[in-house]
Amino acid sequence: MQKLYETQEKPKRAFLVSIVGSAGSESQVREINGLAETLGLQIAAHEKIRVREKSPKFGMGSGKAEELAKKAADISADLLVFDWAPSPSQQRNWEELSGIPVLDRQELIIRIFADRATTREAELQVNLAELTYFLPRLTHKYIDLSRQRGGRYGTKGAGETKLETDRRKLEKRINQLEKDIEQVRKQRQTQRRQRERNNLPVCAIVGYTNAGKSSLLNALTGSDVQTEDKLFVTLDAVTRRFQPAPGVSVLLTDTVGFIRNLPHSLIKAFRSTLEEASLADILIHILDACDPDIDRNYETTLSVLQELGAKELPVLTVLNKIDCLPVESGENALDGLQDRFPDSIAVSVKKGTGLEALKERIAMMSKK
Ligand SMILES: Nc1nc2c(ncn2[C@@H]2O[C@H](COP(=O)(O)OP(=O)(O)OP(=O)(O)O)[C@@H](O)[C@H]2O)c(=O)[nH]1
Ligand SMILES: [Mg+2]
Repeated sequence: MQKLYETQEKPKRAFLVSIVGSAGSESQVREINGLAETLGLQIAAHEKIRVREKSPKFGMGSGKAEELAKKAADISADLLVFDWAPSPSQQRNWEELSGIPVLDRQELIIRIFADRATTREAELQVNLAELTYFLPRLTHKYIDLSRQRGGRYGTKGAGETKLETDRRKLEKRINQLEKDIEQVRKQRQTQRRQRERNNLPVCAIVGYTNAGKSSLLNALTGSDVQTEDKLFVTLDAVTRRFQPAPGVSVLLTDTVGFIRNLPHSLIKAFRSTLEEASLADILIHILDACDPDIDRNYETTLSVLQELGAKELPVLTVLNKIDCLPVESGENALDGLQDRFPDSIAVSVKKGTGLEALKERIAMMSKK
């Protein structure tokens, strides 16, 4: 039988393909790059294409598909990464055509989560998201990109009977995972109830991935939560006690970052972790002021919050990383941002600027 996974020795060479031409496609191109790099892929080439003809087989004309498959072979790519969502059967067609695995954006994100998961809760949740994603893709060609994990589920080359058995096994495993997650969720509720007994207001730090949520928690509470210039470093909600002003105590929670089109299987699987935001009393919405996509990121966070039922909570908007604004236009840029985000507080967690004003505002809001 064909070997379905291998332990990682050298980075996999990825051929990224983005469809451009619509509004926002530029930021999407930047983001898929970031996701691929976060996963440790070597980007062999990044092709930005326009699609005129949409055949059901490949989601584009077969001439274009063949051209891309040939290019992948020419540059010795190990895998194709698509910045759109091919259906399971389109994915299979592409894999047959190119002879290499095809990953879409959803799978990149799921795999990043899988690499990052360290606690039992995060592992269970990621596992559930993976299996839900893979269930309709049992013939998907796999390669293992993860350094930490040995092998992966895979049934390439299997006959129909084997596929049926595998499907049943997967469904059983999904059922079991759902039960295990429910169990962990109950433990989390118990912890939450204990916290409620303290009767302290809960502030959840929310925002786009890499905005500086964990850095802020660390700066305010002297904690040592991992921070890194990568996407989805934090997968668990961490809560610390914090005194924004003498005599005022709150609980500050760091949360999982959001991203545009967060795969639905992940939202579902991570519901209990993500719910930390909706159960807070105050939201601290932190933005990376230097990200050219700040407006989109802001909207994405709001829409995920809405999906989680946290839209009505009082929000304190924080513009972080102001130390990175271009020096010559620094003040103008900041003025512009503060016009766009009225009532926001500008800080640099890294330099410690603006944190006193932020503390005052948190203290004020938590007294209400
Ligand atoms: N220049 C600059 N960098 C910052 C600032 N605050 C945080 N960073 C950097 O931004 C990167 C992301 O910070 P994190 O705190 O890990 O971000 P996060 O929002 O927790 O990210 P995820 O957990 O991955 O969603 C790290 O490399 C930080 O050092 C800041 O004020 N200025
Ligand atoms: Mg974090």
